[in-house]
Amino acid sequence: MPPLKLLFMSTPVGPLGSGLGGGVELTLLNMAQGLLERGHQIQAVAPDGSELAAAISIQQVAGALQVPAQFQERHTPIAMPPNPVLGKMWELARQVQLDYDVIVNFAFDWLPFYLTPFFETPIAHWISMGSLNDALDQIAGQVAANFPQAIGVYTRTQAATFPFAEACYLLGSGLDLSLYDFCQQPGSALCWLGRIAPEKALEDAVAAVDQLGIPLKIMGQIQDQAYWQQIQAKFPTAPIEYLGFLGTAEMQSVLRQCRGLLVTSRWVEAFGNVLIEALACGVPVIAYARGGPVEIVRHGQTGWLVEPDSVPDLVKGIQKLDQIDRRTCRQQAEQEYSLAALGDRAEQWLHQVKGE
Ligand code: HBI
Repeated sequence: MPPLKLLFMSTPVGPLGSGLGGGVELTLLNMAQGLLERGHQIQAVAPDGSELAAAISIQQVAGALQVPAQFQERHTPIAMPPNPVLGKMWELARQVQLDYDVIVNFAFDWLPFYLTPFFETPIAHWISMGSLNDALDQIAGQVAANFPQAIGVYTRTQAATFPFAEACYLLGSGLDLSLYDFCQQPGSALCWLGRIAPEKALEDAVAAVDQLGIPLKIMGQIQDQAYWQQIQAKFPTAPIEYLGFLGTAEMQSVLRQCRGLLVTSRWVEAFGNVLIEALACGVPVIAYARGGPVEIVRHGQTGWLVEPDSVPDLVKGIQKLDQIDRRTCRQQAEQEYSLAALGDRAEQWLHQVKGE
């Protein structure tokens, strides 16, 4: 099949590379790399200040960042700030659309779904979160009904949170595994990775290590300062160390030496890119049995799925870490989450959206 000319429309919640876009930044990068390796051409559009560790050019767009969807309640009406970067990005998309075979939308926002029927170029929407808001569900459901296959998701568990679950195209995820080095002999520390915000429930991981006296290395963007201060005030003597938001190379050099990754999400994680990053380094995962992690962790083989929101169960999982063979973790990443596998799935999806 002929190579595709693709326009990648990034998330409007922050510049690419800032960590504010969370897992969607890594997914956009990995999908781009998987497709570039197949000879497809990609142009990205993203908020000012974006950078990407891939050979694709980014059209930077100025404007006010969008309010993160996870701050919305189910019934919250859709809000747009004055001079919205999201609106500016899609004005640009409209002007250049005929230069592309498919536009790929990475924003979990109302506007790109609403605009879909107004565009001549087909739009493929990658949804990187679970259902959060009624207006978003409704407008995405309209796209799902009128443009079959146009909505891509990570996992069946994620799709099931939406009324249009059956219409979702399952894409899984994938990593450039050459960036992650297997480590057989870890140090004594555990690891927690992700946006520091209430829905990720870092406080449960801190409570567990506070009880066990095991060091915890924390990496990720502090999205909610007050929340971070609360945790430190509540656990003043917990053996935790915050290392900041690090790039992949530096992050994995810390992660790989950890005995295990703790995943404590309060909300339904659509997937959990941090879990496959850990597996790629041979690091077992202890995760609340909720959302995407349920489809990723092979219970008892590459980690432990524990009772959601139960710190005592998290502690029990940590105490069983030594039963996991780290080599099995790396093997699962190689079998299920390679960049080649993601590239194949993404290519098939986009050819379908194009209507070939
Ligand atoms: N919120 N409004 C909005 N738009 C997004 O694209 C978005 C978000 N919140 C979080 C987020 N994207 C990503 O961190 C997740 O999709 C992974």
